Amino acid sequence: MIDKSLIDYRVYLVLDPDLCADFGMVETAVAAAQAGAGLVQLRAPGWKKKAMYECALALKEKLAALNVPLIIDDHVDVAMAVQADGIHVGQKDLPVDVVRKLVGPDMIVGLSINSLDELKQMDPDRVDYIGVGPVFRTSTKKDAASPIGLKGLEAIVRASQVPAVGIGGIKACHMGEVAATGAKGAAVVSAICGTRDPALATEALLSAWQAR
Ligand code: TZP
Repeated sequence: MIDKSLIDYRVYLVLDPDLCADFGMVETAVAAAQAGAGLVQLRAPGWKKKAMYECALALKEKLAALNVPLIIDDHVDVAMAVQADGIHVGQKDLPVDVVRKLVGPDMIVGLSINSLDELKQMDPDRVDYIGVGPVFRTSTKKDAASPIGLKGLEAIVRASQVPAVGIGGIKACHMGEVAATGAKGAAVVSAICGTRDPALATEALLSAWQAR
């Protein structure tokens, strides 16, 4: 079982099947985890359940050996079936009180937050962390809301009772500014997935965070 107080949110890899098509989902996750990513999320909105399950199973095996938690996006049943470490839901997915009832107290539960209003409506007793954004413009998530900027991120981070990570358009050059908002880390897709060397990209993000 994961000790939630020890989660390293600094570089949180969110996998994307299109961007990982050449290097591979599992290969990208392993390279990033070995290079210091503290969390990996399987996010594949276009995938059918079976593909999600099979990839989750493969990821769980590899990441458990590296002691890096696996988070499943949206699919509570897949998260439970592979004994993933966590589940991440958005505002249009199952409500977090329902999710928490289904997964129990030990699983990590993350929620996407785009505004202070959404944060106010959240019960912090049911959620372990929030993903806040999009901070910057991103082309990775086609239906992403308007960017909230670093100021928007900071306002939500300050008001949050649970750890927050920024997400959306974050590259190594932004890590210092994201850290300065009080966020515990940055969740990234294209800063790692689809790059020539996912391990090197992860290291660059981590050292930029540490150099803040
Ligand atoms: N949620 C908000 S923005 C986003 C998600 C999943 C995509 C972030 O991708 P990138 O490539 O890091 O901008």
